[in-house]
Amino acid sequence: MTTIDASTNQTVVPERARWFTHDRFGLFIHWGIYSAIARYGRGGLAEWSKSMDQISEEEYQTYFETFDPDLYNPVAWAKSAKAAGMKYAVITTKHHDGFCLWDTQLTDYKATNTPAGRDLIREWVEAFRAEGLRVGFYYSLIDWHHPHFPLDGFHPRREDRVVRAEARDISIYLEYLRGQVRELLTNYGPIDVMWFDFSYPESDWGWAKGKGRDDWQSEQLLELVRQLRPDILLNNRLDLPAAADFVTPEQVQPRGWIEVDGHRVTWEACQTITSSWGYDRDNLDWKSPDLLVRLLIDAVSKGGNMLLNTGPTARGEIDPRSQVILGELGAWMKCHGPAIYGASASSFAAPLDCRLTQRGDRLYVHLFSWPMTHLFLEGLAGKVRFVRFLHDGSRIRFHDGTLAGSHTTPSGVTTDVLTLELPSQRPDVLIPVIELYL
Ligand code: H79
Repeated sequence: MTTIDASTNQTVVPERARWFTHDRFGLFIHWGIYSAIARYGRGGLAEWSKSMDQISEEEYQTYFETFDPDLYNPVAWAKSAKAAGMKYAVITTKHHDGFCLWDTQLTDYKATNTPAGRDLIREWVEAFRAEGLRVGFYYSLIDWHHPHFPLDGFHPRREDRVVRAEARDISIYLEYLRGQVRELLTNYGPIDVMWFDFSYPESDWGWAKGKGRDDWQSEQLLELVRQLRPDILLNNRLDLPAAADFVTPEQVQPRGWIEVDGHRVTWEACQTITSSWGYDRDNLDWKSPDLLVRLLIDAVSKGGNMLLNTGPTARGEIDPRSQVILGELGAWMKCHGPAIYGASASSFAAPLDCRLTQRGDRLYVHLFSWPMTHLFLEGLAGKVRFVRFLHDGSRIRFHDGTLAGSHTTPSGVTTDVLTLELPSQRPDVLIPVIELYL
């Protein structure tokens, strides 16, 4: 099972997961027939519209019958992801609404039977692999379409609770769920990540409880996944903490390296460019490229990854607004990859308003705000051979000790300090990074 490295208090990353903690940055894609509804504006969660707006099956069927992604070009998506510096991608094969993007044999509720007329996942997998990206499948445990998914408080139609709640047999749904997972992990080559969503056993709506490992029969599902793909990386949303390869904070940055049972674990923050996951035309919560780079740096400085989401349009294009942002992230990543890929938390202390990442004997200082000509680094006197800006490789002068006239660092430490001499003018990159050769 899991091994702990006593010197770092870290769970040892198994061989099969090394790529994941190296690659750090992935693309999350939420795409489905909800992409045509394209709301919620402020507050987000456009992909939850069927539930939040209590949309009937009849109305929702319209979005199924008109789903026609004539501009779908997964090769272009893959190229955008790669140019943004992403190394892997995860797509919603099925979201909570139950609509399947692949040619499943287990339901008619699939892209094949819409005007799209084909398996959209197969092309996606091929396109992303061709760009050298790893591929992952998001699969919703929740299913608002399947007739045997037991109703609970997330169910779209409130009146259904009374009328339709009784005749549901979860064992029939679980056969379906396992059958679909078998298809996904058998028919598309070696899938790298399995991203289930989600368990909510603590929810209690009075008339119905939430669902967790006992409802999903998670142990059985786990066994199936491991049997089909022993090396796949499994997220932590089956409500089986010990079986998870990584932990998945959603729309939140942890305060530090995430610990489970007191040990640092592999984790991936999922963040989304707007506050929705699915395409949300009127969303007002766009994150700037500057903020998104900070989120990525922050994750890596705490030993984690970032899976950044965009919701393509109903016609199959990555939202042009997202494309611009991905392009800007790519421009930063092009120069700053060495501070992200293969890098992790550092045990040195970060100066105020900075994040540190480290990769072997290279230490990276990410400057979230620009200091006035000097940066004081505690605990680094006599330990540094060379210092430069990462974006252009230009050297930065440094010397041991604090500056004559400044006497102390902001925290009052006067010994064991390395002082860097910075230009007054902040380099014109999203976040400037200084590389120190230890
Ligand atoms: O797929 C994306 C989301 O749709 C899904 N996970 C990511 C990756 C997700 N978002 N939120 N949640 C899962 C947790 C549930 C949030 C809720 Fe609610 C808050 C459920 C009930 C209150 C949102 C607001 C839905 C109904 C009201």
